[in-house]
Formats: sequence, structure tokens, C-alpha cells
Amino acid sequence: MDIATTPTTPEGNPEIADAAPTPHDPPVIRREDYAPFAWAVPTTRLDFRLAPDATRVTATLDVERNPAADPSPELRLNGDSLTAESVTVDGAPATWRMDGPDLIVTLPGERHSVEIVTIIDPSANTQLMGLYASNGMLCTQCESEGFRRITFFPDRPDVLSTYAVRMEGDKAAFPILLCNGNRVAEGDNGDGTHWAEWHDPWPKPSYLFALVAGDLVANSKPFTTVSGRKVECNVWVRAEDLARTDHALESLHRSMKWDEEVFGREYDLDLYNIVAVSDFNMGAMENKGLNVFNTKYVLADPDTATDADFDAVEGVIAHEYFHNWSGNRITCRDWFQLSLKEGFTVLRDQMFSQDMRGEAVKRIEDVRILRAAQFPEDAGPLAHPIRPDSYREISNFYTATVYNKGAEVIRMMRSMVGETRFRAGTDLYFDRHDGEAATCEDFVRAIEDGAGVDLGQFRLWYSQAGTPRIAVSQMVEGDTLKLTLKQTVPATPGQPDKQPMPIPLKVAVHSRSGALGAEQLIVLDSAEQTFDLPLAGPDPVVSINRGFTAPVVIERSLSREDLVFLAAHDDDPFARSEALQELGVAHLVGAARGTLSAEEQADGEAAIIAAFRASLADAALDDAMRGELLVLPSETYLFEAMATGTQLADPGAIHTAREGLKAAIATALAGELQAAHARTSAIPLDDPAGRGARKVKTLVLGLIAAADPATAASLAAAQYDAADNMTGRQGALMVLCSLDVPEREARLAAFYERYKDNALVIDKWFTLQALSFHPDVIAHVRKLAEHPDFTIRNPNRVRSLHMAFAGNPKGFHKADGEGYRMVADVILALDPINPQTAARFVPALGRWRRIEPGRAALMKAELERILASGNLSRDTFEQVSRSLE
Ligand code: 0A1
Ligand code: ZN
Repeated sequence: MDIATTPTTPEGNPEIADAAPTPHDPPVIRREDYAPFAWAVPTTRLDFRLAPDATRVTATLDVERNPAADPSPELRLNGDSLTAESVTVDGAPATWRMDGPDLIVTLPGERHSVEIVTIIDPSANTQLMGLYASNGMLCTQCESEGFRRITFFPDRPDVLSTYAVRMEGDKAAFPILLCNGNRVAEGDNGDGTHWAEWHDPWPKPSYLFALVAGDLVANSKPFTTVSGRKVECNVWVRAEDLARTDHALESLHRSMKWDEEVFGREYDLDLYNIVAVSDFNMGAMENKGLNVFNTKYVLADPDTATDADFDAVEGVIAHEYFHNWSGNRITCRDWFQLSLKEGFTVLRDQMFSQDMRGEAVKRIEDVRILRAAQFPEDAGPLAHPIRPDSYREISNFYTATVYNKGAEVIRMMRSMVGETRFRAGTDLYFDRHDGEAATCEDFVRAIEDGAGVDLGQFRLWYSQAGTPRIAVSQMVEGDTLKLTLKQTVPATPGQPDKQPMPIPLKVAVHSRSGALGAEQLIVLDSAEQTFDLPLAGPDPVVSINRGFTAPVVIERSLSREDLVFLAAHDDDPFARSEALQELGVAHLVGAARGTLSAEEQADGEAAIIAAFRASLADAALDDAMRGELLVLPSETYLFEAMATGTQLADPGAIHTAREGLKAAIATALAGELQAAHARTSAIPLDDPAGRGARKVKTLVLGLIAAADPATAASLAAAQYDAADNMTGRQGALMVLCSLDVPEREARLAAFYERYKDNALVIDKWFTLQALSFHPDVIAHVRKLAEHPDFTIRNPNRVRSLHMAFAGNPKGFHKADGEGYRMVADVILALDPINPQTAARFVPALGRWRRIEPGRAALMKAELERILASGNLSRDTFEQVSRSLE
């Protein structure tokens, strides 16, 4: 998970080489065209002669006709930039031909053994798909369509095969040889080379294949499963990183135990290997028994990783582990079903982290991510349902919609049927489809049957894109509150008309007198509906979408007093933070639109200041929750709220309004904020309250900086100098980075000097500068791109500098378009190297339609410049062309 490369160098074929960028108008693949594959491949044998620039791969596929498919005398084997050195069938030369990148073998009989030899060049593989070299090791990434860059194969998730793998290579360069499943034999050739044989007993699709060869050491600790089997668990890293692997290993154990307890899922091999690599397009990959991870989601100690990094490691370790059942034991029939494994697995990792770290705070964080990443996607040119209908390049569909909205959709099912019946539904799903390549429809049907619920209309959540909006109105009649809800699902590309969906909402009707109403679940399943709810007392205040039961936008105009009441008194902590967000959004969007009278401006600020004061003073709150209440709505979220209907967002005005509010809060609460900084600074690192305290400490520092940069600079410098952990150090540096003060340069230099040998921390150093609100941020980023430590070939580094900059609301949206130009230049430079990562920059520019006309024209012009450059990868072509439609 976590989010995205140059056409690969043509592995050994001068004709295909460098032809990597796909010609324009790559074909559209459609969900409705699915047909089962004509052949089954019960067993696959792979023999690797490993060498960094010429690895020889011999693949032997035992194939037999699939009685469930249309018969064909031809076997289509997918390839990508491959040439076959030889193709034999049953030991004799075969009849074969190339069809574009694919190899077609003619097979006369019912059952054959097909052997193919390819030679590939891992060291020239800059796309990081297939077999590639990273930091002296060789590793693979096959999801979604990387296996076809290793050998010719039916590279589709519904072809499941049992793999037996032999690998042989230089013993000094590759002392450790790993693959899926169990090691069954190994040996030394006595000539400086050695070999290993691995066997994976579980049939799997090719995207779950993995191989790693390198100079690695392991942190190991066995796990005993619920039925008493002992599993060897290893986290493999380079020797210098070994000391930072305990948290990952412990997180794995916690995940294994949790999945047994909460979903009844036990691990099914005797070995679980995790390998950390520093060049990786995404966060991590769930290959059967051999997870490959971005180092970012493995390595952590307090000196080099923040509290948030620790949480991310735990969450990603859990996510990949949970895939063993939701993804591997039951996989996807085709890539349109991606949310089957991803949505469900994200839900599972979110539930796990809620159990580990506290329900409310984790939920608030997850909703913040959904709103920052998925809501804009759902409202823009790249909007797609969680189960898309078509794609040109599947890599472009590893999105917040498929992952995070996919999780929300399943979470809604769980809210509607309750925990116990949901578990009955998932038990049935795991039972019914174990060993299969399944569909989203299979999942929904299993929940229906297992939980005893009709999800007929609910299926619309799988087919309709767009974030539903719910207009709320209310009336009191006797001792009843009549709550009227109207839903609209906005038009999205290719879907002009939408049908009403079932929307589960937890609600409670509180009374301003202080009496809190009981929570109940209502389901809005038509365009407009009125619900009768009991009153708890006079002056009702409705608390709605508590716990964020549905991924929707609630449209209502609650009075400031009501919002302040909810922020202070709601018994659902999520709803408290929501009320504060609503208060902030209403005020800031009004301020950005310039529609507030002086009095409204002053009243709005006063209400928010009062709420902040209350949060700072509330002794019943712990700092972890207090920290959530002190976060103002992000600029991206405000952008969404401002660009509604025919209205457009003005990033400049949003930035000014938000910074202005921060300054007003900090001026009014100077004493309280400094006191909070002093209080939280005194809490030691290992105090159980330390985490929350560190969060509050940096938040208040950021607020102080908005009104009093000099005081903030000296407090931040002191916080930096005194810090005994990365959270404190990074927080202080973040605040300093946005200030034009002498403390800034000195601390940035000290940070670099201290961590120059640690790539992950140097990524932070790049990010802090790229995200800053410093007036010269663009010049800083340009200079950093020339820094000797910057390389466009390492995805973590590109993300740390340019992707961070593309998310900097001030720098990216600089009114003269320089930020847009810089990001477009990065897309053009990166596309021939790593198209997957290049394409991930496009959505930032693709938001032009919802932005004020001056900036919109500049953004659109950059997209047109990219498209006109020609020779784009399939990935970037698809995203840019959709963004201009
Ligand atoms: N299945 C992984 C995500 C992933 C997808 C593609 C990758 O290579 C380009 C790598 C990882 C997950 O959800 O964790
Ligand atoms: Zn996943």
C-alpha cells in the first residue's frame, strides 16, 4: 500500500529496447469483456541463473485445457519487453510467434509442458517492475503486471499455479536466496556460486511471486499459532539497519494474533519473511510468505522515526499480513476486482490499528486521509467507482478510491449488520471462496448470506462513483424531531445520472440543556426521507454521521452555538472533532469567498478561539485527543468545501484565510499555547502520555509561529536542541522551515549533518523544505533537486521532494504558475524512467476545473504541454488525457 516509473530498458532485445513508452491511444480494457483463460497452469517451475545485468530464466509450465473456457489451440503468454531465447513444447521445438509483446504458442493436445528461456537485465530495470537491482540486491515486484517482465506467462490473477523455484548465483554478492513458500534444498557449487530450491504449496497467481537475493541479515522470532504451529518470522535488512527492526517484528506478531482473534484467520506456512528494500514504487507487497517492503515501512527507532512513522510501520506490516487471507488465499478474478482485496484489507488494518492505538483518534486520522485524498479524486476528472468499469493501465487504479473508499463501503456493511453478523458473513466468505479468484459480487453475496441481510441496493456503492451529499433539515413536532435528509450523488465522468444509495448514519439528538440523546442507526435509502427521532430535551442539536458511518458530505448550517456545544459535549469523540471541523470550514470558506461581514468574521474567530481555549483547558481530554481537536481543516479539505456546485476554489484566498485564523487564535491564546508547549515539553519520551504530548507540542508551536515568529523560532530551536527523539526534532524543524529566521538554516544544516548516512531521514530533510510555507520555497526545491543526495531514480527521494511539493498548497499553487511548471517538468523527466511514479503526479494538476480561472488556465496549459510532448507511457498518457477530457 501507500502509493507509484521509465520504460524499462528492453531486456536484451535491441528492437524492443527503448520502445518502452507505449504508443498513443493504448487500448481500453473493460470489465464486461472478462473471459476465463483457455488453459490452466497447475504447476510452474522456474530456474533463475542470477546475475545483475543478465539473469537467465527458464520457465516450465505444465498446462492443460480449461474445460470452463472456450477451447483454443493457442496459448497466449504475456510478455513485456522480453525476447524468447528458446521455446519448446514437450521437449521438442515449438510452433510459436510474437503478437506485440506477447508470445503465442500453438498447442495441439489437451495437456503439455511448455519451456521458455528468457534473459533479463535487472540492473537496467528503472521501472522497478519485474526483477530489478536495488542497493546491491536483486528483488521482484510483480503486482500487477510485472511477472511478464521476467518470463512469458498468463499474467492474470485468475490463473493459479503451484510454484517450484531454483535459483543460483554468486555467493559473495547474494549470500541469502529467498522465495515464496518453504526452502526445500540448498547447496554450494564450490566455484563461488550457490543455489537454493523453494516450493510454495499454495497455488497462487503470478502477481504474488517473489524472489530476493542479497547480502541480508534477519531479526527473527517465532510465532506460535492458535493451533500450536510454530512459524519462523524474519525481518531481513542490510546489516547496518538491523537495530531498527524490532518494531516491525513485534507488529507482525501482534497482527498474527489479532487476525486469529478477530477474524479467525490462522497463518498457513511455517515461514514468514519480510524483506526491506530502498527502491520501491509503493509501500509494500504481500507476496506469499515473502513480503517485500519499502524500508520506510520497516525501519523505526525513536532517534530516526516519528511517532507517526511507528504507526505507519505497524499499519503496513498488518496490512500485508492480513492480505494472506484477504488477497492471497482468496485472490481477485481480474484487476477490476482490486477493491475485493484492497478495500477489505484496508478495513482490516484500520480495525487492527484502532484496537492497538485507540478507536477515536485512529478514526479521526483515517477520515482525514479519506477527505484529503479520496474526496478530491471522487470530485475530479479521475473519479471512478471502487470497482472500475475500464482502464488503460491498471497501475493507475491503486487509488484512494479503491483502497480507502473501498474500506468505507465494507465498514458500512459492518455498521448495518453489527459486529457478530458481519463476522458470520466474513467467515462464510473465507470458507466459500478459499483457494479461488473471486469477485466483489462474491464478497457481497457472502455477507448477504452469512449476515442475513439484503444488499441489493447497496451494490450501487460498487458501481457508482462520486461522494454523496446529504442536505439536512429538521423540525420539532411534540416530543419528536423530524429529521429530513435529501441525498444527491454528483455526476462523475461517464456517469451523468445516479440512483439513491443506502446510506447508514448513526445519529443522536442532544439537548442544549445538556441532556445527551441515545445513538441510533438510520439508513437513508431514497432520494428524500424523514426520520422521527425522540427528543432528549429542549433546544435539540443533531449529532449526525457519528463515527463517520458513511463516506458522505453532510450539508447543513448549524449555528455556531450548536457547533460549539457539540465540540464541547458530544459523547462521541469523533463527533466532537467533526463539530470543530465544521465550525472551521464554515468560517474559513466564508472568509476565503470574502462573504463575511466584519461582524461575522469577528464572531466566527471568537467561536473558534473559544473552542480552542476549551480544548486546551479540558482536563478530561488526553493529549492524543486534544491534538486532534487542535487541527484546523486542511487546505485541501477547504478547497473541496469551497468548490461546491458552480463555485470555484481559490487556493490563494484559502491559504490567506487559514493563516489569518491561525494568527488570530495564537494572538488570543498566546499564554495558553506557551503554557501547553512548556507542559508537554516536560513529559519524557517513554511516559505513556508522551505520544499525545509530542503531538500537542508541535501543534501549538505551529500556531504560535503564525502570530509571533520570533518567539516560535526560539521555542522551536530550543525544542530541536533538547529533543531526544525524531518526533520532537522533526516537529521543531517543520515549524522553523516556514519561517524566515536565522535559526532555520543552522538547524537544517545540523539535521543534515547528523543524519546524512540515513536515507529515510534525509528524505524527511527534503520533505520538510518542500512542504514549507517559506516565501522562497520554489527556489529551495529547485536547488534541492541539484543536491548531490537527490536522485530521480529512487521513488522515496522523488516523493520526498517533488511529491511533497505538489502537496504544498502554497508553493504548488503560486499564482504565476511556477509550481505547476516545475511539477510538469518532473512528470516529463520521470516518465521515461519510472512511468508509474510519474503518473502519480498528474492528479495534482488535474484539479484545474474546480479552481479559479487564472490558475486553472495555467494548470491546463501544463497538462497540454505534457500531452503534446508525445511518446508518453501508458500510465501518464491515461492520467493526462482523462484530466483534459
Ligand atoms: N498490493 C500492495 C500494493 C502494491 C501494488 C503495486 C505494487 O507495485 C507497483 C506494489 C504494491 C498492497 O496493497 O499492499
Ligand atoms: Zn493491499
